[in-house]
Amino acid sequence: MSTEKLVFVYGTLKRACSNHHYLSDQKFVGEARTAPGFCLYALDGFPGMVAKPDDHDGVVGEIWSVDADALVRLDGLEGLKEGMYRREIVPLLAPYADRGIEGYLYARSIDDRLAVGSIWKE
Ligand code: PCA
Repeated sequence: MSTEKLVFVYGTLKRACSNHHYLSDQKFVGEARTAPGFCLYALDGFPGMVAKPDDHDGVVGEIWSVDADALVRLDGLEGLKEGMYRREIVPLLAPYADRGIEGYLYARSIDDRLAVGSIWKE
């Protein structure tokens, strides 16, 4: 039996977005929103989510149940080893609050990047 893990995605991994094929054989669980305190910044055709203490809206995304192989592929895509994103527990609103669900927080500078709010659209 493979180990499944819930992951929060908010950018190119969402349904109908450019990297969704990384998840196409995984299980969609539901739509979700982070607690307030997070914002998206536009990077080079993809978003980075970072903590923003004065934010009131949070970030909208999706929960997916992924197997161990898929998680390795996602971590590669998001450049964890290169320090581009960190996969960390993200505080989410109900019904996903306090379940220790992880998402990809942008780990590099967002200086001079455009804040695009709560929802990533391609
Ligand atoms: N892919 C990840 C992080 C940002 C991105 O474009 C995601 O969709 O959650």
